[in-house]
Amino acid sequence: MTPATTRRPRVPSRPFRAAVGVVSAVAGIGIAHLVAALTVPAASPLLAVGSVAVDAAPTAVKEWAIATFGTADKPVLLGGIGATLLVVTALIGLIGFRRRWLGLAGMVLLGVVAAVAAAVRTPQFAAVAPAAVAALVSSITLTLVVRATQSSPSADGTARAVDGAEAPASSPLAGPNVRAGRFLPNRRSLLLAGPVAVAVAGIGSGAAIGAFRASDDAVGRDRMLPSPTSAAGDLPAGVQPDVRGITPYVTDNADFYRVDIALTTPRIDATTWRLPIGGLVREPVEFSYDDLLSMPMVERWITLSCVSNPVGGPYVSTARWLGIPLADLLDQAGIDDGAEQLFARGADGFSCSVPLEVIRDGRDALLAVGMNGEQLPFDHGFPARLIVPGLFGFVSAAKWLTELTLSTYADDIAYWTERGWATDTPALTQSRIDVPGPLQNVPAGEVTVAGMAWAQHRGVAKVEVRVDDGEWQETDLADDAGVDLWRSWSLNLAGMAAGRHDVQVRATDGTGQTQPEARTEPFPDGARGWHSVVFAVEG
Ligand SMILES: Nc1nc2c(c(=O)[nH]1)N[C@H]1C(S)=C(S)[C@@H](COP(=O)(O)O)O[C@H]1N2
Ligand SMILES: [Mo]
Repeated sequence: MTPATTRRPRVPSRPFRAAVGVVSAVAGIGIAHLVAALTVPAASPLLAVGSVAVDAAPTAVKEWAIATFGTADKPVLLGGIGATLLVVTALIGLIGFRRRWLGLAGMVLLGVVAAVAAAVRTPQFAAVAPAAVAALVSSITLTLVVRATQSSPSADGTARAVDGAEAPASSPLAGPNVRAGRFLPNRRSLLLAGPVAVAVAGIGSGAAIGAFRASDDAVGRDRMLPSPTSAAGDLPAGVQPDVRGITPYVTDNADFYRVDIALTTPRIDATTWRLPIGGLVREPVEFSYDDLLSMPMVERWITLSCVSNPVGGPYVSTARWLGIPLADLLDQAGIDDGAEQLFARGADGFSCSVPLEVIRDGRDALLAVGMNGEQLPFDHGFPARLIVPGLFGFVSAAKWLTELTLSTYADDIAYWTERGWATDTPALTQSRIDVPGPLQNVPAGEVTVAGMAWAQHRGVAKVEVRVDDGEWQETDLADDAGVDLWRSWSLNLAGMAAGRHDVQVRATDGTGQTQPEARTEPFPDGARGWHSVVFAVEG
């Protein structure tokens, strides 16, 4: 118990060392977020690593994530990366107190991982800056905190006298200092406050700058959309039966399903954005947002569905799209004879192959800029996306377009093709029971069954249901709004006995093909099979 023992630096407790590793890393990541907001927003370390994880994840894992977490799959992924980071940086902290160079090497290694991820997603020199800053700031923070800890005589948890001359903490003679030490946060934990403040400041100002840079006026979301030269027209009055609980025929923009690989929604600045059209063309062309808005446009009601939609699932919606017919747009560049596909790239790294026949066969394949009378929402592809009736979204509906290339299938391979999914594949005929809901109790008497069916570009000719494996009964189809749109159906079932029932649905498309009974998974070209719902009639 000589004062000398208090002067020798002691290695602090494990939780403290681990916390130092974590907060040092978080300080670096916070400042990196700020640097990213000022340079390449997608290069913020967590986002860059997350995006690469999304791209690299095996298809089975992705399917599982979508099936398990739905649209929360991305927050869950970020949470997982955060948890991993917590463990790794805690280890760095534990080690860093004994072997400082090892701790620093750990921080630099994390920086390298983030830099590589950012460079893979955004092949620009500036994209590695946030990761480099993160490595630097975390290393400096780690060094400073370790030094401060070791030069501070204040021990963790035990309030040892500052100058080492007073009574040691363990002494029964310990004075008021000791009691205070029990209730005040100990001096070492105060050392953590600095890095935490740095992190909060970095993340907060980064977010504020990001929001400012993406504000509507700044990115061209204040433009007026042109009037279409060919209007969509009103939907027939009877597109929807009067049944409570059925899906609205037109989907509000806020409710429109969303499926994409983007970890954070790209917020493209349309005032500086350009859309180049090149490849196998007579003459490459490039358009600004305002160029596009000055071109003749058509407006069309079109139903979009996702290949990942499971039987009975929600990934299908309908909107009124305003856009330039793709055939007209591509004519401005002139398509070479050798071209097979329109290869579209999006700002998130997505790409897809649209067959040229489909663009030229007279259907309303659009370069869309408007959705239900508004500019495309950020989530749905602002400033411009493709909409091609009759094809699943993953092979046609590229959002946040950055480039259109006319090419051959051999030369450009689509994002999902590389991952084993189909390349050219029509939207499947699908039908869904919305009413009654699964396991719903319905009052005795007449039971109404209702839902939607879709078979884009072929149309829905017939929808049948059967109850408890009985005879198929044809449902009442609501008015038809066109082959590119879904159709509401309903049927009143009289004389249903009390108790549980199972109802199944199947649709027949305009070519006379009926949905097959056998179920398939969405991979690789869409889910087949009949949707069914179990409900109970009250006694
Ligand atoms: N840039 C980009 N475009 C994309 C995707 C994507 O991941 N990135 N996903 C596609 C898929 S799988 C579908 S189903 C539709 C969904 O469009 P929505 O999100 O507007 O409903 O967008 C398509 N376009
Ligand atoms: Mo999709």
